[in-house]
This record gives sequence, structure tokens and C-alpha cells, in this order.
Amino acid sequence: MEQVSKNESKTKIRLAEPEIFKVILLNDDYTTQEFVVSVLISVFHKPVKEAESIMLSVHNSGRATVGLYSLDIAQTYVEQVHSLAQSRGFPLRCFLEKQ
Ligand code: TYC
Repeated sequence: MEQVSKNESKTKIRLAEPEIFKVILLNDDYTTQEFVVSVLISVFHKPVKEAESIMLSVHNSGRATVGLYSLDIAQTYVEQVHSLAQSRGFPLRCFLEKQ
């Protein structure tokens, strides 16, 4: 417990809640499953089993949330996915959604 003396005034500063964004990954018919798993590992730092599970969710359901991130991290990850996919000629897409 914080000690506050009788005459000490306490100023509370309420910081704005950080905005959180979902990164949503989309299915397509051309990107290989192996490539999607490799992107989930290398860009999003997912363990192999989780990467495989997310990839299969997207493959079976059309889309899945990869994770929740601050805006700058989410934007960076989306750019990295699109850049890696483009370099390999895959149409893999993902996007941000505000929580
Ligand atoms: N549907 C793709 C295939 O069968 C695999 C895939 C999974 C593609 C997830 C994109 O986000 C994706 N080759």
C-alpha cells in the first residue's frame, strides 16, 4: 500500500487506453499452406503448432484472427506479410480491424 501523508496532495493522471487492433488473415486458393505457416512463425513469432492451427482455421473458415497488437506493430506485421507474399508471387492478404 502506498503511504500518503495528511497534507500531501495526490494527482492522478489517467492515460488513454492504448488502441488495440486485430490482424485478420484471409484464405485464398493459391498461397501454399507451408508459406502461410512460415509467415506466421517468422512475422508473428507464433510457435509451430499454433501457426499450423491458425493456418488451418483460415483454410477451413475463410479467415481467422492472428493476434491483437498495438497499431504500429499491427501495421508493420501486415506490411511484412504483403511484402513477403508479393516477393513469392502469392496473393496472401491480411488486414487490421479495430478491437
Ligand atoms: N487455402 C490455401 C491452400 O489450400 C492455404 C491457405 C491457408 C492460404 C491460409 C491462405 O491465409 C491462408 N493452398
